Amino acid sequence: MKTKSPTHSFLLLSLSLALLWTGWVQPVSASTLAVDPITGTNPGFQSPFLGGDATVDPLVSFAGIERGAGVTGNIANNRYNARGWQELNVTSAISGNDYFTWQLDVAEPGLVFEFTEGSGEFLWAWQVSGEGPTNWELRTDLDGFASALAAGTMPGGGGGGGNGLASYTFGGPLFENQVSAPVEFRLYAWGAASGSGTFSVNNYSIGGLVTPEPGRVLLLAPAFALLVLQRRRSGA
Ligand SMILES: [Ca+2]
Repeated sequence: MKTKSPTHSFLLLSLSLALLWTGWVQPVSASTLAVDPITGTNPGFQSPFLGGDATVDPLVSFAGIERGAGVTGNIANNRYNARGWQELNVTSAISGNDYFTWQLDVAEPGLVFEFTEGSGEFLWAWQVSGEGPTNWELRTDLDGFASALAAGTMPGGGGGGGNGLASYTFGGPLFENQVSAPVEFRLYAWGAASGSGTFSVNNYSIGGLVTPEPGRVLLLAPAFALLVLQRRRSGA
């Protein structure tokens, strides 16, 4: 059996470590960017709000969930509650700024986001009052909020109210490639029977990865090659 020289082994090890370190093989971050069970007294009065029990990836800069200008924070503990969802359709909800929003940035330059299908989901629990909104859509600034990533209905609009879970699995053309930071996700809602009807996000989890932008990987590769050559010449 042919044995590899120590130098050859060292070169392979260095290359493997370099690839791992630059994120070429493995993503730098975990596959959850931010999780917040939303705890506390009247979180909806704060914008942004990030709960004391929230977990944010250290490579992500994130201030928490926020309200659009068209809705008003409302009383409720341990959930992010707001009123003012009485627009008639998504078009007027968009022009009226009736949404919750999550704005994510990277914590260091040279990093980008990946929201590929393997990088998890965007999950949230919702609750509406009897006069709350009837419809929601999740949109992103990646296409200027032009299309719905996901959509659903809720028992507001005089429908008695209720709560449930919603999710979006990343995929499709907008998420085929790495995404330059920052990125924003908005949860629009409309159809409330009155301005006092409420809608809350009770908790959420945002999947995704943080990786080096491609140029960083290419820039780092020659540096590692040089390091390996120097080690070889010095006989290490
Ligand atoms: Ca409104």
